[in-house]
Amino acid sequence: MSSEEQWWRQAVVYQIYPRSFADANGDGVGDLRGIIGHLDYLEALGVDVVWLSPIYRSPMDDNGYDIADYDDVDPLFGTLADLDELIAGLHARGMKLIMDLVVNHTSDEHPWFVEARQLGSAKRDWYVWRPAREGAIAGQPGAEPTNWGSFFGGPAWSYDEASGEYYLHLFSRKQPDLNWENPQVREAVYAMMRRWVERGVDGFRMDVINLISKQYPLSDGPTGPGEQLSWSQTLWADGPRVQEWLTEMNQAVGLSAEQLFTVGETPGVTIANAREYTRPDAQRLNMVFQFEHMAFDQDGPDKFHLKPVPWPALKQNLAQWDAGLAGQGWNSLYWCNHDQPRVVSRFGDDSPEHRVASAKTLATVLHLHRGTPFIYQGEELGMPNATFIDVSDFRDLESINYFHTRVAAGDDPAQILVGLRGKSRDNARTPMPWSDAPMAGFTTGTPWLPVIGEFKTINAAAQEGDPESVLAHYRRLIELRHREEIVREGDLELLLPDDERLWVFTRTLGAQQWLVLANMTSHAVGVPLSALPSLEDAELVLGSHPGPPTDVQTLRPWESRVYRLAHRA
Ligand code: ISL
Repeated sequence: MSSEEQWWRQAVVYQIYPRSFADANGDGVGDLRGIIGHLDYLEALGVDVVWLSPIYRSPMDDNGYDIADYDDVDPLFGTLADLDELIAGLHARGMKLIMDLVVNHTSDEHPWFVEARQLGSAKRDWYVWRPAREGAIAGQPGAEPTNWGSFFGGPAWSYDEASGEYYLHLFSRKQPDLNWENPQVREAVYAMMRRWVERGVDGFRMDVINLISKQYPLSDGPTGPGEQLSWSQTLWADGPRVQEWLTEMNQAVGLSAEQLFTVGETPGVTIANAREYTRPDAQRLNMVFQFEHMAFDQDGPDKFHLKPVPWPALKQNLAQWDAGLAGQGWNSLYWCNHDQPRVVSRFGDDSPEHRVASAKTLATVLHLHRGTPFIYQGEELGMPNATFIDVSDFRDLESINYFHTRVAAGDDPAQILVGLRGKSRDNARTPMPWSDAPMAGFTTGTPWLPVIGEFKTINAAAQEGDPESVLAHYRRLIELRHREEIVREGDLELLLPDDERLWVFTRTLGAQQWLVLANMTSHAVGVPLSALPSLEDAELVLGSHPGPPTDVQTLRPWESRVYRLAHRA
């Protein structure tokens, strides 16, 4: 495949969470017209692709990841005509649009599921139905067909009294899993994707696409009832037919043939499986999102139990993913999305003193890796986590369910809130701060989730003309990737892999070599220059701090530098 056909290897993607991006009609919820009003901002940032989180008709149990009509826009966000205008506006500026494709499950209010609830209906088999466990009384606790827990708490099965059977839902009870074994389901999904392509969309981000193939016959796993699922389970993740179906999807929709953009969300994926998903000759997906680097600040199996990030483990992990896919598949690169806390609060230092430098340095190390970078709205401003005080401040069903489940189990509510403040998905979902106007210029009404307390200083307008802003730094990183082949395609070698404070690596392409040096702490750190390639006659391509370094041998708190080396090591 030529490099032109693999255009996505050169692209930078920007994720929009429509509910929180910009509200044009004053109802407190972001909408499509709000996005249309900010296309110049996206163009100035320099991104190539915009990924829209779901805007389809939905009861909004999971903010639109529970879809009741795949072919229409929810009135909360606007109309199909607004979407057409958005696509045209992006295309006119040389950008592309990819849609979120949520097809592991539908909403329980989708007409397919409403019909499937009827015993004996033609669509009964479009979902996963099972009788109660043998010998158990249907509807009683413990009678679920298997012991799987849902990702959002409680069992992964709900009892449907009318038909006397249980349906499977790996997420909320309002998100029943589709039965992909049924060819009619697959054909319906591919036909729907085709309709979006014909409407002008340029590709798809595929929600939990590695969960569509389950291991049959369904059986108990080592996870107990109501406990969090473990992604390492082949019972429901990366199942036996997923690769076959993605090949089938690719052909049916024309994904590779029409050079559409595809990224699969694949929690728990291993490097070996990622190769299968992304190797170009197999024509499945361009890239997948891996999750290993999102787990290093997690203490044990509970995602809300936090510990400080061990830098050696995290940086070695990204280097392993790079090596594991080099020449065989392709990586995605991300710190943030709508499910993850803000990176500057999570791995950086969001104090007034270090927020800007740590946001820039986290961006630098990620964007200097090989792969397609994804930027989540507000990340480019160095947005911090929200300030949540009480459980009533949260809107996300995962956070709310978790709080009540843990309280019922006897945990200390104050401790549970510590975990939620650090990890809740709502941290990513606060409104985009556009200016220092009331409600950060996001809405003229009352925002569905409060704007961050710091919006007077942290906002897009304030950073717009400031060359030392986080926003300016992201623009430079995107421009660097577009301009320099070594950033896109150079081989990566991690140096000082066990250093707990410095993140150092080289990128090499032919005779060229670059060196990236980053201090991942809030203290000055000496650089062991003798252990690194020579900096003699090296050119400083990019730095986190203004001007030349004060001292080549010392990195200031959260300082990073990117050098073009004169001599290849
Ligand atoms: O945040 C998580 C739960 O702890 C993740 O495990 C997340 O649920 C997982 O990455 C799948 O996410 C995707 O599918 C979910 C949806 O809620 C997320 O917003 C979406 O990104 C179900 O559709």
